[in-house]
Amino acid sequence: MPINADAAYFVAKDRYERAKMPAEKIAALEELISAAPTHKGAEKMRGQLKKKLAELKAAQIVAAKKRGGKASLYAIRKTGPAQVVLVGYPSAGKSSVLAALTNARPEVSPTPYTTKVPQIGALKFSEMDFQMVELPAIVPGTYDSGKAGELFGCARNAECIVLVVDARKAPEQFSGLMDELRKAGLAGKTIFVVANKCDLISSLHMESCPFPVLKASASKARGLEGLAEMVWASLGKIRVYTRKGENTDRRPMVMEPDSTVRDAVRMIHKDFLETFRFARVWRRNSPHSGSRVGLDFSLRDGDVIAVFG
Ligand SMILES: Nc1nc2c(ncn2[C@@H]2O[C@H](COP(=O)(O)OP(=O)(O)OP(=O)(O)O)[C@@H](O)[C@H]2O)c(=O)[nH]1
Ligand SMILES: [Mg+2]
Repeated sequence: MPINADAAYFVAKDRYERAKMPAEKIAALEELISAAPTHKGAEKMRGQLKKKLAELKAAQIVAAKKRGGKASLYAIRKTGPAQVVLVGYPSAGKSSVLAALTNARPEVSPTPYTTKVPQIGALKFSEMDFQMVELPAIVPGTYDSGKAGELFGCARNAECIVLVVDARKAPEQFSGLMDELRKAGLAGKTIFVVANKCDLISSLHMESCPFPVLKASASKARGLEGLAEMVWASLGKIRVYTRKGENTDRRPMVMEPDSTVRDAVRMIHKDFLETFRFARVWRRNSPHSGSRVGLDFSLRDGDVIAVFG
């Protein structure tokens, strides 16, 4: 079966093949995997790429150990259009949320502080992979303990912070976590709240919470359905799909809301701008759908674009 890959994939492949340093190779390979086609015919190829990635990472850890250095487990390379960090008290259910929403299988246990290093999973939404990271537990005083620089650094880098609170103590845990975020200068970030373990209570008292609150039961995989969409909406970006011949890539290019055809062409491949003749843009409910457009044409969420050079 032919592999129907789009331009982004070839750009990533080229970068991977040129990369010399192991860290560069790993970054390029991660990009390549996320740009790889998702259909059935390409499954084997994706599997091979993932295997190669695991090998490279293992080799890097061995090399770091040989050098006597310690690779920071908090230096998480962001992948995908958004990074979402899960922050909460011990045993609030962060690992359970990560396991319910992503491919990650972190250890879930009633013992507090089970998660000692960040755990990473892919949260799927509309053919995009958001990166979801569970951070080790935070409690009042964590910030002042001075050991938490890396922990809060991770949260600072992220697009969204999800506070996972135990529904039975939701108001106290919420205000305790907000105090820590405030001290770290992170209270202004996009914040969502997951009130977890709602199966154990009859009523939740979070009326005064200024952020969206999801009533959830992670161990039963309930109440978390809307989270990925909330993350997407909070980014304020648009999805643009590339079409080649009859094939439209299911994985969108994620773009700024005021993007034009020029930005899209640049994103597909910077060299395409030189040979650009025109593009066609298909848009739902538009009478001009499929018409020829130029570089200054403004794109909207959901547009499909084909570039002709
Ligand atoms: N009843 C109930 N129990 C839950 C729920 N979610 C998680 N638990 C339980 O709560 C305990 C802690 O869950 P974890 O997901 O490990 O919590 P955590 O926040 O990752 O904990 P640490 O990593 O130790 O900070 C486990 O025994 C889970 O089975 C839920 O929705 N309802
Ligand atoms: Mg955990």
